[in-house]
Amino acid sequence: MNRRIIRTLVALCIMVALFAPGTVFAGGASETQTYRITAGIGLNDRSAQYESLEFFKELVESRSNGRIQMELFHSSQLGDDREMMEALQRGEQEMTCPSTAPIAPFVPEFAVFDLPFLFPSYEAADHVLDSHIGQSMLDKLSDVGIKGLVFWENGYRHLTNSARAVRTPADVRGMRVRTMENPLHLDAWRAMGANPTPMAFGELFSAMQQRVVDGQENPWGTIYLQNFPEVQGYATDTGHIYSPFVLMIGKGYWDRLPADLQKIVMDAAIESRTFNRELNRRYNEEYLEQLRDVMTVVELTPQQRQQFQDAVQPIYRQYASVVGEELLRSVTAMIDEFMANN
Ligand code: TK8
Repeated sequence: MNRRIIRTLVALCIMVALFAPGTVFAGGASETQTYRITAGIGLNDRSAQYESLEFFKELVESRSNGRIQMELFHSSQLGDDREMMEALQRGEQEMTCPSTAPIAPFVPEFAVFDLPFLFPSYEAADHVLDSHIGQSMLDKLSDVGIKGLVFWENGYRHLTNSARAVRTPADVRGMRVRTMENPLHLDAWRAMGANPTPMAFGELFSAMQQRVVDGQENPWGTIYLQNFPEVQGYATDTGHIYSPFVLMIGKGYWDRLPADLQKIVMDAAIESRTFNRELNRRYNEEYLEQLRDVMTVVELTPQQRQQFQDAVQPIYRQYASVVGEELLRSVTAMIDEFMANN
């Protein structure tokens, strides 16, 4: 190959390295090349999710000796969950960590994790999410330009509202409940008798403040740390859905990372998963106690909770074909086996 062509190819490689999104070219051989990761989330910087991102950042920056540099953004500064996932696909942002619900429009099978009352315990959720089933779901994200690293935890979701104490589905009738942008969530609240509205998380507080919606549903830590008691007087421990988060990175960016940095990122993701779950569970427990001082918190009796479970049971039949009969059967079988043996 003649010298002119080689020069052209080398120049092209340097141009790509210099201007590829997320990469800072520090000159010299590739081992001195630094990689900039911009990570955005929707929750604020008091959340367990943001503290877990800081933990992850410290691990990858220290273990890569600064070859990876992370910049963190919170409170939907970079957009809502859907917009940030699209930015990963376009290579305009490197990492985000949405709930599984807004992922379902990208990969329909993810709706399986939002089936109401699917996970009877934290341990059952961890068992399924960290199994080959969870890994197969993370791998499906590669088909839409995203590398799913690990599952973190959003947590069990509970209803809050500004209108009245809710003890049975009858109390929810006609209530304008904000849901995540996912048809399963909408159908689940319709089955409970509510009048649901899909909305990005970043718009929720002002919508509650202006009484555009009556209520919403999120884990206790989010309810407290996002100051929802300022605009919501009532809470009910429905625990109707266990929400996982997915820590994810743009597939194109991931593929450009050298193998040693990929390992540092993946190892840090796995360590941060343990950190995140422990912190999130502690926060949800602690902040429920704080919420009792500032809201009317209804604790459902087993009979009252059963009424909510009965109301949403049709969702399983309705969504079996959406998530896939085989996947639904595998998930429920794994949960049943785990609960029988633990
Ligand atoms: C934050 C959201 C939030 C979720 C929601 O970006 O939208 O209600 O529970 O945690 O992902």
